[in-house]
Amino acid sequence: MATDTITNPAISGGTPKSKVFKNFIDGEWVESASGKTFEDINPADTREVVAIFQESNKEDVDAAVDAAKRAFAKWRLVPAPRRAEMVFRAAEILIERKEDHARDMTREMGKVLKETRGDVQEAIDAAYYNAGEGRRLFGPTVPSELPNKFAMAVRQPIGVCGMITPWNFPMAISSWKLLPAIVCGNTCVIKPAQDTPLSTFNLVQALTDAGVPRGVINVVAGFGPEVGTPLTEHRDVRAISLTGSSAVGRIVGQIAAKSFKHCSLELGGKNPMIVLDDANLELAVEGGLWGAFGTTGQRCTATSRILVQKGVYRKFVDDFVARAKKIKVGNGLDESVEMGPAVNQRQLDTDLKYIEIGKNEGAKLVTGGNRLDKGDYKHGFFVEPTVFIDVDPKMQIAQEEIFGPVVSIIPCEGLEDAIAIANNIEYGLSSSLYTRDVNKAFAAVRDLETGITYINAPTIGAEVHLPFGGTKATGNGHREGGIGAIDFYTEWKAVYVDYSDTLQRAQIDRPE
Ligand code: UN1
Repeated sequence: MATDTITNPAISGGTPKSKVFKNFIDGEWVESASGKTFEDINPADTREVVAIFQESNKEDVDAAVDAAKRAFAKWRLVPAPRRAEMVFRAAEILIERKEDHARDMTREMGKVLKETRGDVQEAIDAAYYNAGEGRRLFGPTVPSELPNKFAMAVRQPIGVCGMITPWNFPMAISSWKLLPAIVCGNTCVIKPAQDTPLSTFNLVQALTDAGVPRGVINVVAGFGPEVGTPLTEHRDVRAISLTGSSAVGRIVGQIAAKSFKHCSLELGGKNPMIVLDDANLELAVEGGLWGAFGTTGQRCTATSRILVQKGVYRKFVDDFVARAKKIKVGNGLDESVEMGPAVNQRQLDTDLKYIEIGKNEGAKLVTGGNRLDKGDYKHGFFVEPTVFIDVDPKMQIAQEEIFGPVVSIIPCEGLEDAIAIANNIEYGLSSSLYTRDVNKAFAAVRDLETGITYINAPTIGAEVHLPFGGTKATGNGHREGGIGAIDFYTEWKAVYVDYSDTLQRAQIDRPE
């Protein structure tokens, strides 16, 4: 797939070599019109350039959209079950390549191998789910008000879809967008996150090897202003799907509105986990650690606030902190490592900035709080798992998305108080409750203002066939995953067939 390799001079001895990836447009590998490239760096060891990608611009976006538009004319007419079979084959190819793709992903974004294997698995799951949808794509057939008249609604593809993806789930989230889009008969131009293009290219390579024709999926690497903006502005792009920050979502939503694009925004979170007095405490501690420090806290669903009822607060804090101290931080390629680095310098700076803010606003820092930069950590963006306790829910560290391994533990009185604190936030992605009381569990499911609620599990761990997304500043009402994605990537057409041979005026001619 890569067209060239160049020696990476940053690594002593000049090895290994870094692959140079061109853009993938109309089934061809093409250089950017800009003539510029950028490096995909390993955040655990910044001396390693994992690969080199095109620093694309509007001209490249235009070429990709043109290709997608031409491909759409044919692809929309390929029967959906045939389109879906290609996606099914891609799942099988990904299974064979899972380990290689997981290793590529760990090198380009740092999360540990267990998790990058999970990320590839999530793309495989999405492929199987969407392959099945190719034989459904259900629409309603309903009775007409009039005699000898047939009424139904069918799903139709929208056209060219633009996709802007994040670096934290670089293959899974690309698959959430690409797979339903193409099964529904759309064609795509995707801009992968600049920190993780390789994982998106790996996914697209599997789809291409599975038979997806030229022009159906086009990949343009680069940065937001040069690629994301022209993609969102392009008049021939009829739908745009972004996973990113709420700040970027606001910009993309406004641009998309100008040309009446369908627009799906999957944005930030500040996800609460509630632990009540009657909870299985050991389970809650284990779940909280996974939710807060899994993926180095870099999930939009990360457990960033833990609200603990007073009766078990002390014990929870003691056990949680003791375990957080033992988390092994390091290079994710080492199977014994539990938490990898921050993805880049900017994210590391954000983590450290919020740690300072937390200290200044009077939260009690009980473990972590420092960058790790000695010995093996010297060349990476490592930060310690960090726990603040006795946090006031109004503090900035308890209100703003950090996207790092920094968790705020907040004492609360009971379920009602916890739900009030949980909901008093800008975001509404994920929430969780630990309790053994089924009445409390169902009340929380009803009252927590989030798109996802877990009972007796942390705030992470969504499965691909259920709706994924949230309320308030987390999005604009769309859902990825499952049928929600099919809804997003299709346009309804209502079809009426009058076989009465007479003019029947709806709402006027009312048969007895
Ligand atoms: C994200 O939080 O950014 O639910 C995506 C999960 C994963 C996807 C997370 N399946 O934790």
